[in-house]
Amino acid sequence: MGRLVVVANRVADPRKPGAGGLAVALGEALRASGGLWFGWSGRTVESCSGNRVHQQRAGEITLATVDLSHADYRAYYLGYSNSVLWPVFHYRLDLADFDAGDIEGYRRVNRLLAHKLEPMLRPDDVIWVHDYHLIPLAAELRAMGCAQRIGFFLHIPLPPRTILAAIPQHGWLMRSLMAYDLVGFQGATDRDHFADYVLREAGGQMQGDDRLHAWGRTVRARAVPIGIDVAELESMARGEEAREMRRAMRENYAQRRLLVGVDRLDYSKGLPQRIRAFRRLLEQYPENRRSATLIQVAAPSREDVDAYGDIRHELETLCGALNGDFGELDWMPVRYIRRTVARKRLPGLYAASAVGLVTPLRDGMNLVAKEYVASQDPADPGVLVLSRFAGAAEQLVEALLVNPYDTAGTADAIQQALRMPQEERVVRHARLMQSIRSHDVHWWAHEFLHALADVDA
Ligand code: ADQ
Repeated sequence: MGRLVVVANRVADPRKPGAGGLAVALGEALRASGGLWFGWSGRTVESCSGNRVHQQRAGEITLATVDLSHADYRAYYLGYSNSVLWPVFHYRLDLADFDAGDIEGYRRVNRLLAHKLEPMLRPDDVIWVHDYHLIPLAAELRAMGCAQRIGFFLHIPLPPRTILAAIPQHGWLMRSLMAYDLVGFQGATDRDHFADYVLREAGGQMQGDDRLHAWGRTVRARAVPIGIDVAELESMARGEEAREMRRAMRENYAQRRLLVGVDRLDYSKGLPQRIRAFRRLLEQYPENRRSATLIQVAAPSREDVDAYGDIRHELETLCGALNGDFGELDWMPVRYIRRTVARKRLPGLYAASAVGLVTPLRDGMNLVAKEYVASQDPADPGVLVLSRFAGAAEQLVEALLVNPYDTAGTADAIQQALRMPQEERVVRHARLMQSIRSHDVHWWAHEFLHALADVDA
């Protein structure tokens, strides 16, 4: 295979501590071919006449980034990507803000990135584009004559065609995906939605197992679920920071049963529904009062988008009311913390908790579910309560699967988790670990790149 070129909205130095599992996995694949990682620098500037490409070496890898103007950032990132595509792809038409102006900014930035990338490409490069910010990138590159293999991976869900059709430019967007050679999805559900769109909305045909033909092009569509770096997580769990975290939590909450939620503060994560289910648990099963304590960590995210301010307000109101109504002088039911926890400490927090609550209303995969399981002591593991609407639920069938919209049902599942005998916890955990280990992030990168290399050039 030729040199790997990764294109993503953001670029990370895989050598830096805290780069995360994705950067580590991509870093490994990039290193092997002396690759290039290209994307937005994360910086906005007054005006970016020329949009110079900043290049930097990170070991054998080249990192190349472009700044965006404030106007482009607003239209491409806050606007079309996060106020149209993110809500609609998470089935939230009610939160979408279809501002006609934003599509132009989205196209403009994709065209800009394609124009900056193209001169750096070599004929035998293999290009891997990531996520909803960059759907039209391959079409822009093809328009400039790029004939390299180009793959795309969608990290978020793809909704049914009837929901997609609410986006005024849905035909253009889906047609843009046909410029890729391979399109990867988190799960079979997402892949099937894509196939259904191509067959029924665009009058395309299915050719063999995973080839779709429409608009004069053929693309392969596959489900390649992303995983975590299990080895990295296990080594962090053995580390000083995680052990100290676990010890401190166990000591501070010696008389309590801990439940944990770790999320970005995003309306897709089902945080208000989770607090309501926890409240129902305390109402329905009073033996948990003065005992069950939910630690909810929510990392601030996209605060410039209005819908994110609303979800923060709703969550804070619910947590305040729950503590006010049920709290005692020596016990508060929920500890809500709006910040990011250092990556190295997270396994300690997970390990100290009897229950992990991962209850998104919709999620492409959800890596927290996998991190929670991989951080447990196999001899005395905690229980994962997982939304059936997370992509992870396709694989993690030994978790307690819940419908987060069903408050009473979720409360019952939390109660079941808190009371689950050790023997059952051990068996479920072992099965979950088997699947998390065999489909880790290295498997994911290898599987996708192998499939891309296999596409007829
Ligand atoms: P996200 O929506 O960001 O990612 P997720 O996969 O749950 O969702 O989390 C990504 C990472 O952020 C995890 O490693 C987690 O530990 C970390 N994280 C989240 N909240 C944190 C906090 N408060 N403090 C510290 N760390 C925190 C998108 C899609 C997902 C998909 C991923 C990867 O929305 O569905 O799983 O991409 O493809």
